[in-house]
Amino acid sequence: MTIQTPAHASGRLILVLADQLSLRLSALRDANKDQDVILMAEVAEEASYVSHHKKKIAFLFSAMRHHADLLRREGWTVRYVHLDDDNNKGALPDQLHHELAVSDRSHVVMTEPGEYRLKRALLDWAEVAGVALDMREDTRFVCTHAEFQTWAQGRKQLRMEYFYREMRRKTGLLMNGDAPEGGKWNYDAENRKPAKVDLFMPQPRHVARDAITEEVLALVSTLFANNFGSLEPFWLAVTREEALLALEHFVQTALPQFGDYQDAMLTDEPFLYHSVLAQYLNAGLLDPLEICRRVERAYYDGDAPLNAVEGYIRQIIGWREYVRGIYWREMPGYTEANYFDAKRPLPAFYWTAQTDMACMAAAISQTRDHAYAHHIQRLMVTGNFAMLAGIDPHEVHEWYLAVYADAYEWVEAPNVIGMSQFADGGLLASKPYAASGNYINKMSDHCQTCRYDVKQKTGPDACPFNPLYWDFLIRNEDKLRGNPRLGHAYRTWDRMSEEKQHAYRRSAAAVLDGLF
Ligand code: FAD
Ligand code: DLZ
Ligand code: SF4
Repeated sequence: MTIQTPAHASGRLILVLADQLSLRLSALRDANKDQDVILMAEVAEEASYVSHHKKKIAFLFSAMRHHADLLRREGWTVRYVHLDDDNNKGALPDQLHHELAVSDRSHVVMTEPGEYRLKRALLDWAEVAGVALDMREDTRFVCTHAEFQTWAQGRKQLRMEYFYREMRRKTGLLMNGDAPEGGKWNYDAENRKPAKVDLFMPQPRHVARDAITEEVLALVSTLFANNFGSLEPFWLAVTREEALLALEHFVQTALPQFGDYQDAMLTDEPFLYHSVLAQYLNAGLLDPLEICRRVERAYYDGDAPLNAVEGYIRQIIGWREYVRGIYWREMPGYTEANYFDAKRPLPAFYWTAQTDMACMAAAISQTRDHAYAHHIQRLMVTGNFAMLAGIDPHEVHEWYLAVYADAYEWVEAPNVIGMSQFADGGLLASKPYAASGNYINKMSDHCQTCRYDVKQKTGPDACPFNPLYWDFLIRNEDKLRGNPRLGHAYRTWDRMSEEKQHAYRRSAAAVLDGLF
């Protein structure tokens, strides 16, 4: 979208953000390599608006520095501001102001930021400073803002599945004319198998560090010493070439079983058959359609089954695009949603992993070590626990935004506020993803080594998820009993003896007392 059209198109400053590391960026569309200057800046404000995981900061700074080198090799003039440079102004609007003042430029071009907060700050700055800011739509997505609005307009309920079908039609991915490949749109029913420890389990591709990455790691370990997370081991790709190799590695080693074990969890296998590509995709090193076309080719070449390929493509052109549509439709305000009026603070063990709950300890320690946890850990372990325990969803949101290398508000907030906490009252998901220990036991090996007993329903040794599950449903009965997808759970509660019901509530109170 153009905020103010520049009077002339020469000598512009083009701002490229840390998650816009693509040569196909809309901001570069009509740029002139001889006249325009690209600005990239590592700034304290972006590095500290939440206390990001050390690895997330190191990944982004190293990838930014490599991208600046690439742009220079492509013939661009790049002004790159390091975090510890003398004239670093600490915030993007201030840096822009400074760079415009010291050059003879008055026009700024950029691709829309992925976070409302930053978009608002830059638009406000431009207005106050009287700067012509040409802020363009981010064309790295399959669905435009206008298309999502048109799709969502007038619908009583927004549901990903219908949106996803539109995206299949739009992209032609896994389509036979108007019909979905194999006759069904969705093969999720085949994708719920628990995994077994296997010596030959694939691992994500590890990349050797170069001098740029070493320099960034030293900077982050000094300046962000108190942030959450381990810098080591650091094996992430920081260039597009390496990210493409990581995609290829995933397709060849893990994709065939991605579908079957998508929901599985194993204590010693943080990555299982997941792609571990979201941080590259969200930073701009990979393009969503290029990933999907590569994965689709694996199916047509006979290298991966349909349930895996369809499931994978659905995550990218379905969920990823859908949550982005919801974010921009609902902001501002969405990150403040609190349907259950949950007020408890986030327990300290979300930062330390010091808890006897084996599933939580595994998800949090993997998050600490890798700035990564896979979807089911985020949704059904740390997210589920926070919702059942009545943690303030805003605190939960800030934790997720900080701790994952792939986290930006446009994708994190709908997943946390909407999908995992149901704090939007059902805008994104049709029912809360609430589950007792039984679900975690079915999908993982965590309970086998846990100090708690997943089969015990109440009492000091019972799995805490068990009483919390019922306490959550009853605490929020006025808001949830009418939900047809929870009818079965409430009928089960109604059939319980009063004594059993009281035992659940007492056990839940004891768990909650012990948390804070
Ligand atoms: P895979 O399991 O290999 O999936 C493939 C790709 O599909 C991912 O790389 C991602 O781009 C996309 N994808 C899958 N599920 C989703 C989804 N629900 N929403 C959007 N994209 C999806 N994803 C982020 O990219 N950033 C976040 O900050 C983020 N926060 C989350 C918070 C919660 C509470 C939950 C439940 C999910 C969150 N997700 C987030 C979605 C998902 O968990 C991650 O995309 C995924 O775990 C990244 O690992 P992967 O690349 O191995 O994904
Ligand atoms: C997340 C992040 C971090 C840690 N640092 C920077 C930075 O120094 N410079 C920058 O341009 N962007 C950074 N980002 C990303 C932004 O905070 C923001 O999340 C995205 O640009 C939104 O699209
Ligand atoms: Fe988690 Fe409960 Fe299983 Fe322990 S028993 S690992 S707390 S689900």
